Amino acid sequence: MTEVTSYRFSFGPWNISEGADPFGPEVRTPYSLIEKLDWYRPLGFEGVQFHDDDVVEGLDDLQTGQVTRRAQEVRQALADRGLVAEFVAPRLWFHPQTIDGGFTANAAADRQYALDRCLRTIDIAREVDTRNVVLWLAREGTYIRESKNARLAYQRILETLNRMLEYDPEVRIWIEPKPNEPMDHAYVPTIGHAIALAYQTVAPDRVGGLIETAHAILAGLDPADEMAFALAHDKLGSVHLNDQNGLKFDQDKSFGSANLRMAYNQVRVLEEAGYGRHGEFIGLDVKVMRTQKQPGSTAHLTNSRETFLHLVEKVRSVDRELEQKLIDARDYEALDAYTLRHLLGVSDGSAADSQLPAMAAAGK
Ligand code: 3MF
Ligand code: MG
Repeated sequence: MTEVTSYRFSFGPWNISEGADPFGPEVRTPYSLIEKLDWYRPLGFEGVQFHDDDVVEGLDDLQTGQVTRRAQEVRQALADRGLVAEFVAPRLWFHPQTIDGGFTANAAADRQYALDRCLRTIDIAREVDTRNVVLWLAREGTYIRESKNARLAYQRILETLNRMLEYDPEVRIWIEPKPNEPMDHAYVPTIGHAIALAYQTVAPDRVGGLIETAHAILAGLDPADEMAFALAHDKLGSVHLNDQNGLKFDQDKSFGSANLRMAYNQVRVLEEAGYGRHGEFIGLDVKVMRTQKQPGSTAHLTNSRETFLHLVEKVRSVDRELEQKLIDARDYEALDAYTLRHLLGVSDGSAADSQLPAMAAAGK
């Protein structure tokens, strides 16, 4: 019998947000970290994704001992609720010393700040009992090409990765690529770039990627293919499932909201590769709509999770024999129609209800 994956889900506390955007302020009141942690299990989630300062607020102003104590409190809060930390990510885009980037900043002192901050993130990750550090390289890019040397920038990113890998021989780094925003162009825009960097490091086995649906779409790529590429290299550490309506600002819509078929194909790729069978999480990076009122602050999380699970059922109930016949007959129009009908559920999607097998048999 084939093994059936039982998926487990994660998200970050920033996914329960107050609705601020670049043109308007918050429209909902904030919840504390503890209030948010209380919701995870009831909402169907067990993994918590953290920024370093989600764990230890104001960490830049704290001594090492204070950072450790606070991280240990969070570790206990997780344990009390049956939760686990999936990863910790250094927030390298808020501090004044990251205005020109972190690893690729032109000022040596700023680059040093970024490295030090990453090493602190590793310490925090270990305190909350995870080996995984995510790097969203937010400001590692430029607004104008002439402001940095791109070749040097890649070398600097590589050097920093190596320093982190050497600092802790157990740490794993997952690079979260994004092509733009907040920058005009970023230096690690796709998973291909991230994986090429991984192979160049001193510990390629400990470097992989985290693929966010919206980021792949913003790069003009298909998220399912990006995931397949990482899986083919055994380098898909985690995912940020969400959705994105074309080439706009990063929207972080609920999974499947803009393009259900693209969502189906992401689920299909993950399911077929056995993603999740070794503890990998189905991570979300979604924002509730600004129009949502306070009590609906978590609707996007449960909706995205449910959509994922419905799509798993769609993947598992596909008529594989029929698909193969249509592929053998090179009848991709019929395959397209079958796929749409299956997704729409206009019939039960089974071969018996369909004229397609007859068409395939007739070689039409
Ligand atoms: C930005 C993102 C980020 C990262 C997060 C973890 C705020 O587009 O997706 O979410 O996912 O910082 O690295
Ligand atoms: Mg993300």
